[in-house]
Amino acid sequence: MADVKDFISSDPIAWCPGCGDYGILNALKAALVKLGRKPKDIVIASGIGQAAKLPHYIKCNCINGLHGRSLSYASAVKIVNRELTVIVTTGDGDCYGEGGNHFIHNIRRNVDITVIVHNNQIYGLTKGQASPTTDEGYVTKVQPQGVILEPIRALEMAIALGAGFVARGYSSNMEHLSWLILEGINHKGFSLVEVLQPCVSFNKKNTHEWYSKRVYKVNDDPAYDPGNFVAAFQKASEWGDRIPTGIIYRAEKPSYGEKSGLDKAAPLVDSDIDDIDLTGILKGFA
Ligand SMILES: Cc1ncc(C[n+]2csc(CCOP(=O)(O)OP(=O)(O)O)c2C)c(N)n1
Ligand SMILES: [Mg+2]
Repeated sequence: MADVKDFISSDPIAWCPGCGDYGILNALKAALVKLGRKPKDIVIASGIGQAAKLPHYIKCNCINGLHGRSLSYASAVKIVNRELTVIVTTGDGDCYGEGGNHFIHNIRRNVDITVIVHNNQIYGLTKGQASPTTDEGYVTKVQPQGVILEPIRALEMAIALGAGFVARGYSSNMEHLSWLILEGINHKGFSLVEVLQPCVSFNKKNTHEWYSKRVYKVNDDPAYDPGNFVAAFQKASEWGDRIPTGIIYRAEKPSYGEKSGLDKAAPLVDSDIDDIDLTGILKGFA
């Protein structure tokens, strides 16, 4: 039996009091306890940002690398050692901005990883510049006239690109978020769990109160079918007075490990270098 104490890290937490990141950290820990695996079987990869500090605050394997690049090394870890549970924690800037290219191609590649995007709609670590998800009109020190661009439509993008698991949670709905993360981990293939989270220091518009008034759970409606591509795409496009959370889209499809044949071969990590046949692996990187 796993216990939440197994995942306690001794690193002091450097987030602001009231930050939504705490809710995400606790939801992830609760999901890992339910998953029942040991810290040595879990890898959390991240880039740069407040969100990207999360792996320091959980005791398990951690890779904290370059800004925007975490999906590439997370996928590599899973390809080499499929026995590991591989999770990415990334920010809206890290994933959709600096890491936008990796976001697109890793969805297409469909390696079995779970990507948790802490979406505070701002560049938090660098003190409040607009990110790809900042609402139009929001005033920052760098955008004193207000943001003139429309926010990126990341959930719609993920569905359109063929992601097999697309979900959205809210950092204050911890139990619901924990369920989404666990479902994402158990989904075979690329899973996106975007999490709405307030940034108490640099996003003065989209506060706890702002999100709490708007979020609702799509899966409470028995008529909502996450397997319906068109309905899911429509649901993912909702943003305003009502913001959907829950499993927005889910579809089974072969993962990279299945398509490349790797899942049937000995794990690369256990193989002698001379016995490794790279043909199947390289086909997936065309
Ligand atoms: C290549 C590169 N570009 C820019 C930066 C500066 N930088 C570091 S963190 C960051 C923003 C992170 O924002 P986000 O991913 O939304 O995470 P948050 O801090 O909001 O959790 C930026 C622009 C960097 N470190 N490397
Ligand atoms: Mg951010």
